[in-house]
Amino acid sequence: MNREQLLREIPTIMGVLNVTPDSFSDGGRYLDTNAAIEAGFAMSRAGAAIVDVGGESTRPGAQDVPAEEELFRVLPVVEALAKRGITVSIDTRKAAVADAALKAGARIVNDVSGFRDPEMRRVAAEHDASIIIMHMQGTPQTMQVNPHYEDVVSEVLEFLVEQAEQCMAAGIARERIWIDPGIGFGKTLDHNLTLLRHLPKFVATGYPVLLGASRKSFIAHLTGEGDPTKRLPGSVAAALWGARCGVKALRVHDVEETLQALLIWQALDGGARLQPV
Ligand code: HH2
Repeated sequence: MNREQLLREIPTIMGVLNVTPDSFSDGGRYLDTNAAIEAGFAMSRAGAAIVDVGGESTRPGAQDVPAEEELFRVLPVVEALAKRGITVSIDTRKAAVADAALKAGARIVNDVSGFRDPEMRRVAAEHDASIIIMHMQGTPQTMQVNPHYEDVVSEVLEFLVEQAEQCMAAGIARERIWIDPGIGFGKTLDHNLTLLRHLPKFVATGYPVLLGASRKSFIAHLTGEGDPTKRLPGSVAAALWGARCGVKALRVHDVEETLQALLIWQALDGGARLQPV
Protein backbone atom coordinates (compact mmCIF):
# COMPACT_ATOMS: atom_id res chain seq x y z
CA MET A 1 0.00 0.00 0.00
CA ASN A 2 1.43 3.40 -0.92
CA ARG A 3 0.43 7.06 -1.06
CA GLU A 4 -0.71 6.89 -4.70
CA GLN A 5 -3.04 3.96 -4.02
CA LEU A 6 -4.48 5.65 -0.94
CA LEU A 7 -5.01 8.91 -2.84
CA ARG A 8 -7.22 7.08 -5.31
CA GLU A 9 -9.51 5.87 -2.51
CA ILE A 10 -10.01 8.95 -0.37
CA PRO A 11 -12.43 11.82 -1.05
CA THR A 12 -11.31 14.68 -3.28
CA ILE A 13 -10.14 17.69 -1.33
CA MET A 14 -11.52 21.10 -2.24
CA GLY A 15 -9.52 23.95 -0.72
CA VAL A 16 -11.43 27.02 0.48
CA LEU A 17 -10.12 30.33 -0.86
CA ASN A 18 -12.17 33.29 0.33
CA VAL A 19 -11.22 36.56 -1.37
CA THR A 20 -13.32 38.53 1.09
CA PRO A 21 -12.81 40.94 3.98
CA ASP A 22 -15.37 39.20 6.22
CA SER A 23 -15.45 35.40 5.84
CA PHE A 24 -15.98 33.75 9.20
CA SER A 25 -12.59 32.08 9.52
CA ASP A 26 -10.22 33.55 6.93
CA GLY A 27 -11.81 36.94 6.17
CA GLY A 28 -9.24 39.54 5.07
CA ARG A 29 -6.45 37.01 4.77
CA TYR A 30 -6.58 36.70 0.99
CA LEU A 31 -8.21 40.00 0.00
CA ASP A 32 -5.01 40.98 -1.78
CA THR A 33 -5.06 39.37 -5.25
CA ASN A 34 -1.48 38.14 -5.17
CA ALA A 35 -1.85 36.69 -1.69
CA ALA A 36 -4.99 34.87 -2.85
CA ILE A 37 -3.28 33.46 -5.94
CA GLU A 38 -0.30 32.28 -3.89
CA ALA A 39 -2.66 30.66 -1.37
CA GLY A 40 -4.44 28.85 -4.21
CA PHE A 41 -1.14 27.55 -5.59
CA ALA A 42 -0.16 26.42 -2.09
CA MET A 43 -3.45 24.55 -1.62
CA SER A 44 -2.96 22.81 -4.93
CA ARG A 45 0.59 21.78 -4.00
CA ALA A 46 -0.69 20.54 -0.64
CA GLY A 47 -3.14 18.18 -2.35
CA ALA A 48 -6.32 20.08 -3.15
CA ALA A 49 -7.70 18.75 -6.45
CA ILE A 50 -10.10 21.71 -6.58
CA VAL A 51 -9.75 25.27 -5.30
CA ASP A 52 -13.07 26.91 -4.43
CA VAL A 53 -12.81 30.66 -4.97
CA GLY A 54 -15.42 32.89 -3.32
CA GLY A 55 -15.83 36.67 -3.28
CA GLU A 56 -18.83 36.93 -0.97
CA SER A 57 -19.08 35.73 2.60
CA THR A 58 -22.21 33.72 3.36
CA ARG A 59 -21.64 33.54 7.10
CA PRO A 60 -24.75 34.21 9.19
CA GLY A 61 -25.68 37.90 8.99
CA ALA A 62 -23.28 38.68 6.10
CA GLN A 63 -24.25 41.53 3.77
CA ASP A 64 -24.80 40.95 0.05
CA VAL A 65 -21.94 42.04 -2.19
CA PRO A 66 -22.69 43.71 -5.57
CA ALA A 67 -21.74 41.56 -8.60
CA GLU A 68 -19.10 44.09 -9.77
CA GLU A 69 -17.30 43.93 -6.42
CA GLU A 70 -17.48 40.13 -6.32
CA LEU A 71 -16.06 39.94 -9.85
CA PHE A 72 -13.30 42.41 -9.03
CA ARG A 73 -12.24 40.15 -6.14
CA VAL A 74 -12.44 36.74 -7.79
CA LEU A 75 -11.74 37.07 -11.51
CA PRO A 76 -7.95 37.62 -11.46
CA VAL A 77 -7.62 34.77 -8.97
CA VAL A 78 -9.74 32.36 -11.00
CA GLU A 79 -7.82 33.25 -14.14
CA ALA A 80 -4.37 32.81 -12.57
CA LEU A 81 -5.21 29.46 -10.97
CA ALA A 82 -6.93 28.09 -14.08
CA LYS A 83 -3.95 29.11 -16.24
CA ARG A 84 -1.75 26.94 -14.02
CA GLY A 85 -4.01 23.98 -14.74
CA ILE A 86 -5.74 24.02 -11.34
CA THR A 87 -9.41 22.98 -11.31
CA VAL A 88 -11.27 26.01 -10.01
CA SER A 89 -14.76 26.14 -8.65
CA ILE A 90 -16.53 29.48 -8.27
CA ASP A 91 -18.48 29.86 -5.04
CA THR A 92 -21.23 32.32 -5.96
CA ARG A 93 -24.99 32.87 -5.87
CA LYS A 94 -24.91 35.17 -8.92
CA ALA A 95 -25.28 34.01 -12.52
CA ALA A 96 -23.24 36.96 -13.84
CA VAL A 97 -20.32 36.03 -11.57
CA ALA A 98 -20.57 32.34 -12.50
CA ASP A 99 -20.65 33.23 -16.20
CA ALA A 100 -17.56 35.47 -16.02
CA ALA A 101 -15.66 32.97 -13.85
CA LEU A 102 -16.42 30.10 -16.23
CA LYS A 103 -15.21 32.27 -19.13
CA ALA A 104 -12.03 32.93 -17.11
CA GLY A 105 -11.37 29.18 -16.76
CA ALA A 106 -13.40 27.93 -13.77
CA ARG A 107 -14.94 24.50 -14.35
CA ILE A 108 -17.34 24.12 -11.43
CA VAL A 109 -20.12 26.35 -10.06
CA ASN A 110 -20.72 26.05 -6.31
CA ASP A 111 -24.02 27.76 -5.46
CA VAL A 112 -24.97 27.84 -1.78
CA SER A 113 -28.48 28.93 -2.78
CA GLY A 114 -28.94 25.61 -4.60
CA PHE A 115 -29.47 26.67 -8.23
CA ARG A 116 -32.92 28.12 -7.49
CA ASP A 117 -32.17 30.87 -10.03
CA PRO A 118 -33.03 29.62 -13.56
CA GLU A 119 -30.34 31.93 -14.97
CA MET A 120 -27.76 30.11 -12.87
CA ARG A 121 -28.92 26.78 -14.35
CA ARG A 122 -28.79 28.22 -17.87
CA VAL A 123 -25.24 29.55 -17.43
CA ALA A 124 -23.94 26.25 -16.02
CA ALA A 125 -25.58 24.29 -18.86
CA GLU A 126 -24.21 26.65 -21.51
CA HIS A 127 -20.65 26.17 -20.24
CA ASP A 128 -21.07 22.43 -19.60
CA ALA A 129 -19.88 23.13 -16.06
CA SER A 130 -20.01 20.76 -13.12
CA ILE A 131 -22.21 22.06 -10.33
CA ILE A 132 -22.58 21.78 -6.58
CA ILE A 133 -26.14 22.16 -5.35
CA MET A 134 -26.13 23.10 -1.67
CA HIS A 135 -29.10 23.29 0.67
CA MET A 136 -29.75 26.45 2.66
CA GLN A 137 -32.90 27.39 4.57
CA GLY A 138 -33.50 31.15 4.14
CA THR A 139 -30.70 33.55 3.24
CA PRO A 140 -27.40 34.29 5.00
CA GLN A 141 -29.04 37.37 6.60
CA THR A 142 -31.84 35.37 8.19
CA MET A 143 -30.90 31.69 8.13
CA GLN A 144 -29.84 31.33 11.77
CA VAL A 145 -32.78 33.29 13.23
CA ASN A 146 -35.03 30.33 13.87
CA PRO A 147 -34.33 27.40 11.57
CA HIS A 148 -37.19 24.92 11.55
CA TYR A 149 -37.82 21.52 9.92
CA GLU A 150 -40.37 18.77 10.51
CA ASP A 151 -37.80 16.23 9.34
CA VAL A 152 -34.48 17.81 8.45
CA VAL A 153 -33.01 14.80 6.59
CA SER A 154 -35.95 14.18 4.28
CA GLU A 155 -36.57 17.89 3.65
CA VAL A 156 -32.94 18.58 2.73
CA LEU A 157 -32.75 15.43 0.60
CA GLU A 158 -35.98 16.25 -1.20
CA PHE A 159 -34.80 19.78 -1.97
CA LEU A 160 -31.47 18.56 -3.37
CA VAL A 161 -33.01 15.86 -5.55
CA GLU A 162 -35.65 18.28 -6.88
CA GLN A 163 -33.04 20.90 -7.69
CA ALA A 164 -30.90 18.27 -9.41
CA GLU A 165 -33.90 17.41 -11.59
CA GLN A 166 -34.46 21.10 -12.42
CA CYS A 167 -30.79 21.34 -13.37
CA MET A 168 -31.03 18.29 -15.63
CA ALA A 169 -34.14 19.77 -17.26
CA ALA A 170 -32.05 22.89 -17.98
CA GLY A 171 -29.51 20.72 -19.83
CA ILE A 172 -26.91 19.96 -17.15
CA ALA A 173 -25.71 16.34 -17.43
CA ARG A 174 -26.46 14.10 -14.43
CA GLU A 175 -22.81 13.17 -14.04
CA ARG A 176 -21.95 16.85 -13.59
CA ILE A 177 -24.20 17.25 -10.54
CA TRP A 178 -22.96 17.14 -6.93
CA ILE A 179 -25.10 17.64 -3.82
CA ASP A 180 -24.28 19.13 -0.42
CA PRO A 181 -26.48 19.19 2.72
CA GLY A 182 -25.16 22.67 3.64
CA ILE A 183 -23.87 22.26 7.18
CA GLY A 184 -24.50 25.49 9.11
CA PHE A 185 -26.83 27.08 6.56
CA GLY A 186 -30.17 27.59 8.33
CA LYS A 187 -29.55 24.74 10.79
CA THR A 188 -29.35 24.38 14.56
CA LEU A 189 -26.72 22.20 16.23
CA ASP A 190 -29.23 19.37 16.30
CA HIS A 191 -30.04 19.74 12.61
CA ASN A 192 -26.33 19.72 11.72
CA LEU A 193 -25.63 16.61 13.77
CA THR A 194 -28.65 14.79 12.38
CA LEU A 195 -27.57 15.58 8.82
CA LEU A 196 -24.02 14.44 9.54
CA ARG A 197 -25.23 11.18 11.08
CA HIS A 198 -27.39 10.54 8.04
CA LEU A 199 -24.83 11.34 5.35
CA PRO A 200 -25.08 7.77 3.97
CA LYS A 201 -28.66 8.59 2.91
CA PHE A 202 -27.35 11.44 0.77
CA VAL A 203 -24.68 9.14 -0.66
CA ALA A 204 -27.40 6.58 -1.48
CA THR A 205 -29.06 9.04 -3.93
CA GLY A 206 -26.23 8.21 -6.34
CA TYR A 207 -25.19 11.86 -6.67
CA PRO A 208 -21.66 12.53 -5.46
CA VAL A 209 -21.84 14.27 -2.08
CA LEU A 210 -19.67 17.18 -1.02
CA LEU A 211 -19.34 17.97 2.69
CA GLY A 212 -18.38 21.38 4.05
CA ALA A 213 -17.90 21.08 7.80
CA SER A 214 -14.50 22.75 8.12
CA ARG A 215 -14.21 25.19 11.07
CA LYS A 216 -18.00 25.54 11.28
CA SER A 217 -19.80 26.69 14.39
CA PHE A 218 -21.23 23.27 15.29
CA ILE A 219 -17.63 22.50 16.36
CA ALA A 220 -17.72 25.57 18.63
CA HIS A 221 -21.06 24.51 20.09
CA LEU A 222 -19.74 21.07 20.99
CA THR A 223 -16.25 22.03 22.15
CA GLY A 224 -16.41 25.64 23.29
CA GLU A 225 -13.70 26.69 20.81
CA GLY A 226 -14.72 30.20 19.79
CA ASP A 227 -11.82 30.88 17.42
CA PRO A 228 -12.54 29.32 13.99
CA THR A 229 -8.83 29.05 13.19
CA LYS A 230 -8.42 26.73 16.18
CA ARG A 231 -11.04 24.24 15.02
CA LEU A 232 -8.69 22.02 13.01
CA PRO A 233 -9.05 18.92 15.21
CA GLY A 234 -12.84 19.09 15.09
CA SER A 235 -12.75 19.78 11.35
CA VAL A 236 -10.51 16.77 10.72
CA ALA A 237 -12.77 14.55 12.83
CA ALA A 238 -15.76 15.67 10.75
CA ALA A 239 -13.84 15.11 7.51
CA LEU A 240 -12.98 11.53 8.53
CA TRP A 241 -16.59 10.93 9.48
CA GLY A 242 -17.65 12.20 6.04
CA ALA A 243 -15.14 9.90 4.35
CA ARG A 244 -16.46 6.95 6.35
CA CYS A 245 -19.98 7.80 5.20
CA GLY A 246 -18.86 7.74 1.56
CA VAL A 247 -18.78 11.43 0.61
CA LYS A 248 -16.82 12.08 -2.57
CA ALA A 249 -15.42 15.52 -1.72
CA LEU A 250 -14.54 17.58 1.34
CA ARG A 251 -14.47 21.38 1.33
CA VAL A 252 -11.73 22.32 3.80
CA HIS A 253 -9.58 25.26 4.90
CA ASP A 254 -6.63 23.09 6.04
CA VAL A 255 -5.71 20.99 3.03
CA GLU A 256 -2.42 19.44 4.09
CA GLU A 257 -3.62 18.43 7.54
CA THR A 258 -6.89 16.95 6.28
CA LEU A 259 -5.10 15.00 3.58
CA GLN A 260 -2.65 13.50 6.07
CA ALA A 261 -5.49 12.38 8.32
CA LEU A 262 -7.42 10.88 5.39
CA LEU A 263 -4.42 8.89 4.14
CA ILE A 264 -3.86 7.29 7.54
CA TRP A 265 -7.56 6.59 8.05
CA GLN A 266 -7.82 5.04 4.60
CA ALA A 267 -4.78 2.81 5.23
CA LEU A 268 -6.23 1.54 8.50
CA ASP A 269 -9.93 1.41 7.80
CA GLY A 270 -9.55 0.02 4.31
CA GLY A 271 -12.37 2.15 3.03
CA ALA A 272 -15.36 0.52 4.75
CA ARG A 273 -18.38 2.78 4.25
CA LEU A 274 -21.34 3.19 6.59
CA GLN A 275 -24.74 2.29 5.20
CA PRO A 276 -27.92 4.38 5.55
CA VAL A 277 -29.92 3.77 8.72
N1 HH2 B 1 -19.72 26.65 3.28
C1 HH2 B 1 -19.35 27.94 3.15
C2 HH2 B 1 -19.28 28.53 1.88
N2 HH2 B 1 -19.54 27.81 0.76
N3 HH2 B 1 -20.17 25.77 -0.26
C3 HH2 B 1 -20.54 24.48 -0.15
N4 HH2 B 1 -20.83 23.76 -1.25
N5 HH2 B 1 -20.64 23.86 1.08
C4 HH2 B 1 -20.39 24.52 2.23
O1 HH2 B 1 -20.52 23.92 3.32
C5 HH2 B 1 -20.01 25.91 2.15
C6 HH2 B 1 -19.90 26.51 0.87
C7 HH2 B 1 -19.03 28.73 4.36
O2 HH2 B 1 -17.69 28.67 4.70
P1 HH2 B 1 -16.57 29.74 4.30
O3 HH2 B 1 -16.45 29.89 2.83
O4 HH2 B 1 -15.32 29.41 5.00
O5 HH2 B 1 -17.09 31.10 4.96
P2 HH2 B 1 -17.82 32.39 4.38
O6 HH2 B 1 -19.14 31.99 3.82
O7 HH2 B 1 -17.93 33.28 5.60
O8 HH2 B 1 -16.94 32.99 3.31
